[in-house]
Amino acid sequence: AAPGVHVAEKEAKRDYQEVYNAIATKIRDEDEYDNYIGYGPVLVRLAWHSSGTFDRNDNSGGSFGGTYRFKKEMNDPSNKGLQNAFDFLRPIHEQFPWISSGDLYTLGGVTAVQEMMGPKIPWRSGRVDQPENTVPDNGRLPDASQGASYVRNLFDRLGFGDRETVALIGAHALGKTHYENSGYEGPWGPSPNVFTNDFFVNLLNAHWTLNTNKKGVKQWDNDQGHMMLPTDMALVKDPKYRKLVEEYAKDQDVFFRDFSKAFAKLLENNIKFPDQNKPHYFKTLDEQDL
Ligand code: HIF
Repeated sequence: AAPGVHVAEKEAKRDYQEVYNAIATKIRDEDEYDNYIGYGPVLVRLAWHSSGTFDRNDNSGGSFGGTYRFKKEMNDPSNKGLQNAFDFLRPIHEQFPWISSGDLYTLGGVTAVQEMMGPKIPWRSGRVDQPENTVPDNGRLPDASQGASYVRNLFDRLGFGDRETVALIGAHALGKTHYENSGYEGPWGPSPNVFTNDFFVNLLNAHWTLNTNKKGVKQWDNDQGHMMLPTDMALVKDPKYRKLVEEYAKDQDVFFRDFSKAFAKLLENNIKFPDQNKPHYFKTLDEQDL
C-alpha cells in the first residue's frame, strides 16, 4: 500500500519534545563516542539512510515503515556503522515505546542537527511500522565513487532538484568517514560536531589532491587532514552545482534556510500526513535551560 494510507491519527497525548530532550541529553552525556565527535553525526546519517531508500516512481522505501530495523536493511553494506546509532536509540525506544521506528529514526536526525547548532528542522510525526516484506532491496543508497550526473539522477529519484541537493550535501560538514565502514577515511572539516557552512568554504578554498588510500579507495585529501568524496568533489566540477556551492559558502543564512527545508522534505518522502499533524519545531536543550 502507498505510504500515507496508514498514518496514525491518535497523536494527541504524545509528547515529542520529551523524546527530543531524551535524545539530546544522551548525545550530550555520551560525548566520548568516535573520539569525542559524539553521536550527532551518526544520528543524522541514520535519519538520512532510513529515508534515502525512497523511490518517488513507486513510493517504495523511505522513512515511513521504519524498515531499517530489519536485518536485510541493517546489513546493507551502505549502512555499515549505523548500528551504533540504532544501539544509541534502543533505550530511548524502550522509554517511549509508543513512538514508531520511522518517527524515532527521523527525530534522531532532527535532534542531532539542532543540538549541533544547526537550523530548526520542522518535523512531523505519523510514520507507522511496516512488516518485513516491505524492506526495499539493498543498493538504493548512493555510491560515493561517482560523479555529478550520478548524483543528479539519484537525488532526482528522491524528488530533489540541484539546489536542494547541494544544500543537503552541506551536511557533510558533520562527522567523518571510517575505513571500517565505507573504505574512506577522515573528516570533511575542522568541526565535525558543529553544523556550519564549512563544507562549502573548505570545498572551494582548500587545495585538494586525489589519492588512493590504504584501502585502495580513491578520495580527495588536503594538507589539514580533511577529505572529500568523489561525489562531494562533483559539486565543484559541475558548473551548475558549483554556483550553488559558491552561494552557500558566502551566505550561511541562505544555506541554513535551504538545508532545513530540504532535510525536512527528505525525512517526509511524500508521506501524506493527516492535516492535524502539524510540523513540530522543537526547542533545543539550551533554549529550555536544560
Ligand atoms: Fe553522507 N556519507 N553521503 N550524507 N554522511 C558518509 C558519512 C556521513 C554519501 C556518502 C557517505 C548525505 C549524502 C551522501 C552524512 C550525512 C549525509 C560516508 C562515510 C559516506 C561514504 C561513512 C563512514 O565511513 O562511516 C553520499 C555518496 C551521499 C550522496 C552524495 C546527505 C547529504 C549530505 C543526505 C547527508 O545528510 C553524515 C552526517 C555522515 C557522517 C557519519 C559519521 O559516522 O560520522
